[in-house]
Amino acid sequence: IRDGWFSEISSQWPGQAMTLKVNRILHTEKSLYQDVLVFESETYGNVLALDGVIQCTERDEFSYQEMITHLPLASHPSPKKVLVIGGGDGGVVREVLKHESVEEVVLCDIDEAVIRVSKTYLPHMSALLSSSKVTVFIGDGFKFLFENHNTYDVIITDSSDPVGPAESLFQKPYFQLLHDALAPGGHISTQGECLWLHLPLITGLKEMAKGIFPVVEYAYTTIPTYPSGQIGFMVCAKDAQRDLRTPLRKVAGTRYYNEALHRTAFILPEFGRALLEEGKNL
Ligand code: AAT
Repeated sequence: IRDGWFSEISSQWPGQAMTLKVNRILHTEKSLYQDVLVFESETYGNVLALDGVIQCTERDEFSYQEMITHLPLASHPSPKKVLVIGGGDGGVVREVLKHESVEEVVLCDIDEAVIRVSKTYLPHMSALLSSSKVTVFIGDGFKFLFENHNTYDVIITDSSDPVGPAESLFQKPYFQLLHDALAPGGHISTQGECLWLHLPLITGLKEMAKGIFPVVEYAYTTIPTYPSGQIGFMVCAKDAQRDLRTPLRKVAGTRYYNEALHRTAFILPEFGRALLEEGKNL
């Protein structure tokens, strides 16, 4: 923060930085895993940043949280047990609970500090963490999956970027664990970075996931406060017949997601499509 403005400077998006005007700093802390910062911004509500990277703002979080959740859930015939890895702010859990078939949600975030500060400063995201359907577990998502086999209908990895504690969540052993932790017919979605910035990473992720899941798709959403205003998701199914691009039900109470957007979220701009689907670099 300099002269009252927060800039998101990182080698993961060289030469650019989202900048937000700060009204006041609400919380700073060095947790066991990362630098935790919460500030009140002038125009985006309260903002959570970890190691200087924006994780969510109250104004636009719903775009990301709704899409990473409803793409795998609305295309699943009957999701009952759902696991969220990361997502300590609780926004994804809030979205999962919009599906009436869901009986049980487990959240596993590595950092208790994220959950604690979200309960204080991001109540609209964290409120449902105290629902009777929700169990919160503090620990590494990679280790958590080791102990779970054939259990979950949907697993959502709402993780930070691959620099820091989430590094292992972008690698093949993790995707194998996700596959094995899914019940038959299960779906996953994972935070899949930005087409404008990380095309080589996304290409590698997709190729890797194809070695494990029979159905692998990449979708994206728009969001002003993530780098370049766009972020994607790897969405995969354990069953080769499953169509992830088609919603099977309406989801009530959303502000970004709708059925038409579900279908179009998988349609990529030509430079992304050509590389991800045909291996052609335009
Ligand atoms: N919904 C907010 C968006 C996030 S939050 C990412 C969360 O992942 C953080 O709470 C962090 O503590 C958690 N996390 C990181 N590594 C692990 C791990 N190994 N196991 C479990 N949880 C983990 C993502 C923002 C994306 C930013 C895009 N630039």
